[in-house]
Amino acid sequence: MTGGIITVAPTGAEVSKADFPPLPVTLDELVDTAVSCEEAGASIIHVHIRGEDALPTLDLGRLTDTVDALRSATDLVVQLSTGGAVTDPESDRLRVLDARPDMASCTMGTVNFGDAVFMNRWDFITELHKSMRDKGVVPEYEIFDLGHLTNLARLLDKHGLPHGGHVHVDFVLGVPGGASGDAPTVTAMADAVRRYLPEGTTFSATGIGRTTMPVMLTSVAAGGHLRVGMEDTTSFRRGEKVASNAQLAERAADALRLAGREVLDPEGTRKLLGIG
Ligand code: KMH
Ligand code: ZN
Repeated sequence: MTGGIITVAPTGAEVSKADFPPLPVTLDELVDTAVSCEEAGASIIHVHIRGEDALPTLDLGRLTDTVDALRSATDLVVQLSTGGAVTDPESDRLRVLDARPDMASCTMGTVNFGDAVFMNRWDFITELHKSMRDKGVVPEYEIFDLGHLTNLARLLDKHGLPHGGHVHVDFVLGVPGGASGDAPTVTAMADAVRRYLPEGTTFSATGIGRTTMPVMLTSVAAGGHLRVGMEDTTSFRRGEKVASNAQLAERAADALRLAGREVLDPEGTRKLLGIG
């Protein structure tokens, strides 16, 4: 089996700093987290940023400063979220690309998201896909449900391959309203990747909350890659809170090594995902 990529998603848009103080929200906290996660084996950082008030923002100046700071402190592949928070308008989400990250997320369909709705209209998705290609940004297609994979097959069929020519998807499982976070769902999605998407398409997977471990272990066994971080879980195990994002990255690296797979460094990750 090939080496494994670890993506760290350290902050997200849903957890509040007041409820969970270890969450990195300032630029200094984010850079410190990035450095320690790289040491622990992460090679991609999936970034949501916060404002002075610790609330989610898509402010372009802050995003650009964040990309620059992460690039000077680490070799990590910098992936900005275009998903933002469920309340973010499409125009702000598209403008994220102007911060010139290496990668950006592109969610492949609308999904119920707890009590809210995470809107991803077809026309918006196609605009994002084409804009990423125009700007030389490599997408990570976010998959919250099985139909999102067939939607991606349709997108690639109608609008062509992304920048770099390689297709990489990320299963985000266990969101209330999306696909469940368990072993059969990971294997069903891995099977759908093989059936519907171009040969060589890679996938990573993350399970929200208590679904973290079954999703991680199944993805490792199925040849997939891993995403971990406080965006997805604040609990390390039953009754124990996560101490740091690096702790989650270390556990992911241990899981890959246990399965006899090497942990890919940023250079290996760039090569695999076609990031120039
Ligand atoms: N915060 C969610 C509404 C992404 O980063 O692209 C969307 C999300 C997906 O986290
Ligand atoms: Zn995200």
